[in-house]
Amino acid sequence: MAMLSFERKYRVRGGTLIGGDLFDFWVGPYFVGFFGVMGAIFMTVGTFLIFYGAAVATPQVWNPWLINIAPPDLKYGLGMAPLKEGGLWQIITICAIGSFGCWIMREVEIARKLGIGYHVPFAFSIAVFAYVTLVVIRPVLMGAWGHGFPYGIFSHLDWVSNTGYQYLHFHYNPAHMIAVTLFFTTTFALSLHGGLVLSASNPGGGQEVKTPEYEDTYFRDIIGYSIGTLGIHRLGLFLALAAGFWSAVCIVISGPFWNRSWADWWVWWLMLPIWS
Ligand code: 07D
Ligand code: 07D
Ligand code: U10
Repeated sequence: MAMLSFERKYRVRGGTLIGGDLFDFWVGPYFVGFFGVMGAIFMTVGTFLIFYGAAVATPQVWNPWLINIAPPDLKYGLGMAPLKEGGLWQIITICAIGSFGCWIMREVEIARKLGIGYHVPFAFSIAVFAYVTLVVIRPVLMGAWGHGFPYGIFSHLDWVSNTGYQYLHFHYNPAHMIAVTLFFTTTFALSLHGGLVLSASNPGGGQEVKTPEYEDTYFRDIIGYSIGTLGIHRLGLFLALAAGFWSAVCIVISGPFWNRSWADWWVWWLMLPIWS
């Protein structure tokens, strides 16, 4: 079925979780739904507040690379701060979490309409979990919103670097090592998969498109095992989600559970009784 006639067949009422038929419609290519409306409101308010923050900063900042909405000073602890002293950051954080939450739920409603699994919303939830760990869970555990990262293209990089050096050598954080390895493995797996599928489905001038048996055989011949056509997608999803999950772990343990140099953490290895 061609894409356009498929859309006509599938664009029918049903599958929404809230709002019944009220928002059950499309605007151009976009499905709206209750969560689309709520999400659009959160996005609009959040984006407006970022521009407002740029306008009331002294001096004003209109260079998009340099816009910076900083979290409150540590002295405000877990309380609300005045708008220009981190209050904006707090409201923008609420808008961001509201908007990401609506995005997840809109993905769920679209999956329900199509009768497919919830893999995509589940996957996006891990990214949102990593973000919430950075701006809610870790700051709450450390007792101040000021531990969240600032909203700005360059300022958030400064935060990552400064936070890394607070633990002297962030590369020695064992959960960071696991996360980094998983990110590297994800790109490796995607490159193998992309390369293999293209080689079989696009073999070059005048040649027949090859079946999945060819793909299987390729990996059996070279490494002795093929994970299979469904398996590679399961593995890819697992690797990517595990990368996000271990990232959240690596930052939530830095501060709440370990506040010295990450290199010192490895002293347990030197203390093992087998060395004496
Ligand atoms: C390609 C999908 C498209 C998404 C894009 C991002 C905005 C922000 C906001 C002006 C892969 C759109 C950007 C809407 C504009 C204002 C206020 C996804 C793709 C193109 N970072 N980060 C970037 C975010 C964190 C880090 C780039 C967001 C943590 C490092 C972009 C978040 C830490 C580097 C960006 C977030 C961290 C970057 C490219 C949220 C650890 C870079 C992102 C909500 C995770 C790189 C100048 C990209 C860069 C970069 C966005 C969080 C580290 C601006 C939205 C605090 C080390 N980050 N980031 O392609 O060039 O993602 O920075 O958590 O080197 Mg970041
Ligand atoms: C948080 C993004 C969530 C995004 C969402 C969506 C929009 C809409 C709209 C486009 C998690 C947002 C969407 C806004 C856009 C449109 C239309 C993703 C998030 C919800 N590190 N490090 C990581 C590496 C060093 C440090 C993670 C490598 C140094 C700190 C990852 C190296 C020091 C933190 C990672 C390296 C240091 C991290 C990031 C190499 C600095 C974190 C990925 C090769 C001196 C962060 C949860 C991630 C973390 C993190 C990789 C080096 C510090 C594993 C490869 C040694 C402080 N580092 N790092 O988390 O774990 O994505 O965050 O040197 O906080 Mg690191
Ligand atoms: C994959 C795949 C596969 C495919 C694929 C893909 C994975 C098997 C079959 C997909 C992959 C690709 C296409 C490759 C490229 C992708 C990437 C590199 C990933 C990164 C992606 C991007 C950078 C693109 C990002 C773009 C986005 C997120 C879209 C942005 C759009 C919006 C923000 C609009 C969102 C819509 C909403 C919220 C709902 C509808 C709302 C509107 C239309 C707006 C109008 C609002 C209303 C009508 C509601 C009312 C709202 C109100 C009243 C608000 C008012 C506000 C007030 C303040 C009052 O595996 O093969 O192939 O293709």
